[in-house]
Amino acid sequence: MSTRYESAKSIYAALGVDTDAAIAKLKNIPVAIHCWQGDDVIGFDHDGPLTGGIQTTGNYPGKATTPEQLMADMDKAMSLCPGAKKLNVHACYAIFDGEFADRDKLEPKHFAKWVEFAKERGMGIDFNPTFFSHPMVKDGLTLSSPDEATRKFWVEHGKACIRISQYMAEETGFPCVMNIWTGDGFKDIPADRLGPRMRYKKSLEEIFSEPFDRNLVKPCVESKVFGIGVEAYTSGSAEFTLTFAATHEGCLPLMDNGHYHPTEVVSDKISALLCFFDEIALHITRPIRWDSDHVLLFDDETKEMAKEIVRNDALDRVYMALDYFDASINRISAWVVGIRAWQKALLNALLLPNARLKELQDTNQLTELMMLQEEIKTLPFGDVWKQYCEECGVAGDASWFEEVKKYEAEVLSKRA
Ligand code: RNT
Ligand code: ZN
Repeated sequence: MSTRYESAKSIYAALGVDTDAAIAKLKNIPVAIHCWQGDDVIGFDHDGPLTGGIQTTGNYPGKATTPEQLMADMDKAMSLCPGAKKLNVHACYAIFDGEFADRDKLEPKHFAKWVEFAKERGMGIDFNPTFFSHPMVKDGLTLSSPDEATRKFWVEHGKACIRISQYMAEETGFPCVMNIWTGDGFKDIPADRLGPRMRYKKSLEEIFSEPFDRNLVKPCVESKVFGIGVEAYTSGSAEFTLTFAATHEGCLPLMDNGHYHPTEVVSDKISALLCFFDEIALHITRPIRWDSDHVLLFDDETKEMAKEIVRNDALDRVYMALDYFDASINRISAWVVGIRAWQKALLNALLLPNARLKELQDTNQLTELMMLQEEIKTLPFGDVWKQYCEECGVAGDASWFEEVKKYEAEVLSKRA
């Protein structure tokens, strides 16, 4: 009697797909796990609300409010997910032992605990300056502010973050992807669209004048079409950030799939960028009608993005980071469902007969291409997924949820 995996393996082999090779490959592909799902994007350096045009909705009990809690929650979530992980930390998650340092004065030592956490688990760290949730955001603007003191403060923050990113890379031995996103923009029709963008450009150039090793720090700029309260205009539009990255050596474009007009898809943009950039970065999320940052699911567009990375042989050219936050459900479960969804999408892409599909396209056999793309949807993917999970030492079925329920009863429910 053969196991379900053995049977699946031979079904895939008949299509020329090696399931063992797919599993072996996926085990070593790092995906950055965002710390901010654990506390609704708050962090440890301020008491004020989340600003910058992003919002979390919901008030599910048990959210982490200390570094120890957040790290314990991340540990729990990561222990239930297969695959190689990287940590993704925002500057507002600085950990102060007594003395507070404002964003423009942050130092590597304020992230020593995160570095220790990552090193103990063999992970690299990605980093993000935090240009929101802070009193120095003036009239909704940071790096594109007309107020020179404001703009300078945020430039200093960016430079500090480059130094911290360099430190994280040196300590962990993995490159640090440092992503710049600002919520800068206007609720209603601006009179000057060029001025803020010229100031944003100048600010970015000033930040990148801080010395760093290009092999260790990978700076990115993330675009966004609009935010809550910033509906009419954003300084960091798609054209702005893409052109900035294209014209500034060492800077990568970062695409967040919640940041475009609703009928645009990032799956179609990945190959366009790969024609021109050695490396690009992604924020992977699930927008419903707007940039709502719902928990990632194994849905069609998620699968399509993963396919574009895998079949273009770009797994080592695309830095993948998850970016969603749901405060209305158990936050550990939110992490796990999303992390597992992206792992499923990558595995699904690795299990496609990509060479055959490409050949059908290139020889104009489009009838057969449609037929085959449809047929492969019902291959025994679930059996290979289960095998992958078990080889990674995690549950290949829904039983991981028992762990989450137990953790909720024993840990989360006891939090104030
Ligand atoms: C906001 C951007 C940004 C943030 C994180 C917290 O719309 O997607 O990447 O989600 O930096
Ligand atoms: Zn993002």
